Amino acid sequence: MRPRGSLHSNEPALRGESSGGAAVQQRTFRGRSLADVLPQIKEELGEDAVAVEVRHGRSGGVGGFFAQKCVEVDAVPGVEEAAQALAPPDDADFESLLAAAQSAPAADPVVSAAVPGSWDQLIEHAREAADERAAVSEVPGAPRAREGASALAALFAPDAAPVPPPSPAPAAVAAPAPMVEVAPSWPDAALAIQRSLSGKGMDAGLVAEIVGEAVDHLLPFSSEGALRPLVAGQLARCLPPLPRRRPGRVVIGFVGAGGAGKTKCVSRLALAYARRGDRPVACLTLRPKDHGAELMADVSEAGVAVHAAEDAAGACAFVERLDERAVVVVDTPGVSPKAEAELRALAAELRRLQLDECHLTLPATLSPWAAGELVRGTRSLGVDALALTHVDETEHLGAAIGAAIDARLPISYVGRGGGTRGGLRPALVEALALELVG
Ligand SMILES: Nc1nc2c(ncn2[C@@H]2O[C@H](COP(=O)(O)OP(=O)(O)OP(=O)(O)O)[C@@H](O)[C@H]2O)c(=O)[nH]1
Ligand SMILES: [Mg+2]
Repeated sequence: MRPRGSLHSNEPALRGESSGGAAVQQRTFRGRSLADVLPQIKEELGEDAVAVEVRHGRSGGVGGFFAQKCVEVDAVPGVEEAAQALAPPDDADFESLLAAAQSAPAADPVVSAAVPGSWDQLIEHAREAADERAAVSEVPGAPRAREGASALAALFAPDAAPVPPPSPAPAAVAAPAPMVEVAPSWPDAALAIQRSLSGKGMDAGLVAEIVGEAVDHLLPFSSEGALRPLVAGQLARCLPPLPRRRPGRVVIGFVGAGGAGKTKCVSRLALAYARRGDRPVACLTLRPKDHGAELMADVSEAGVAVHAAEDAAGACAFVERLDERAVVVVDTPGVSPKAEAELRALAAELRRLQLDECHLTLPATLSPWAAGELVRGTRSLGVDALALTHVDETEHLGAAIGAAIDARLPISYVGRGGGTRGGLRPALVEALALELVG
């Protein structure tokens, strides 16, 4: 390094240079680092002073030991003057500076053993170090140095925006829990089906499960890529199948809340067997308020016998007298899922009666919550299937079908309309599912 005065003095050295006849007062400032030197340059040459050369090296010491790091900055006042004062870097200086830089300890952020091997890069390095020490502000968006002088000029740009102080490191916080439900990357058709099913009263979680299964595990096997039938198929598969019937006499009971359509189910079923079947058909009504008048009015014209029993003993006696091939359809008093005593009493009667099938009449018009409540609340009656009623009165079959899926109960019959003829059909779950999916 060229001797330009003593280290630590920070005494500026004057160097008058001229370019195009105009003398420029270039001065040299020295110190341990840019952070030491730059405030003094600004004080002496003003805020818009321009550095035209920066040199790093080591000074002093004995036999190469105990030498101290130093920095020298040649600066001029004002940008115009600086541009005129620029001189191409001295190759000899560069060689010596580079040698000094590369021999400096790596711990020094300004000049380290890893300093790159070109003048521009060296200056760039100095600029970054200066930034780190918060001695200067860099012009936001200024291009990286292509020429050493322009990069250095940027260090002193008068319009430089102050670098905001680094924000304090955020306190360690627990990583946010992963979202349980991430928006699925489904095709648009799947999202449309999802919305439609949810809109028809099916629980959102169940819908996501069914549509997701169809998208992930059925669509890859579909040659046509039509999603609706796949979702409908998946929905139907979620419903358990009806148990197989035994040969011989069959006793089929309907239970449910008041007005749910129990009596209508009984009469419609009895009429269907009586009119088109070849088995003897009988109706039994347990503790009816009207002595069985309503039921009789519906089925007597088809020759179906109706027996009103006041207790389980009377009901059992009636059934035992019937033909071994008979179809016996049993009507029961309405019961609330909240009425525990009534539920217990009815459950005991039905156990004695030994129903082969116990169908819960579930109005399709119920909300998902009410449907679930009804299904859960009447399970003690020995329910093994759901007969959906009032299906003609709603487009929102999702609640009833969802309740069946949740309870793992098959859907046995579908009731529509208020008339006695027809109106009750064995449930075809695929058709029901297609109707729901739309
Ligand atoms: N629209 C429509 N009306 C129905 C349906 N099922 C029954 N109903 C009507 O609903 C009313 C009650 O039907 P019921 O069969 O008497 O109901 P229930 O469960 O036996 O009633 P309780 O014996 O009083 O507990 C009647 O007016 C029926 O015509 C149906 O699927 N759709
Ligand atoms: Mg009734």
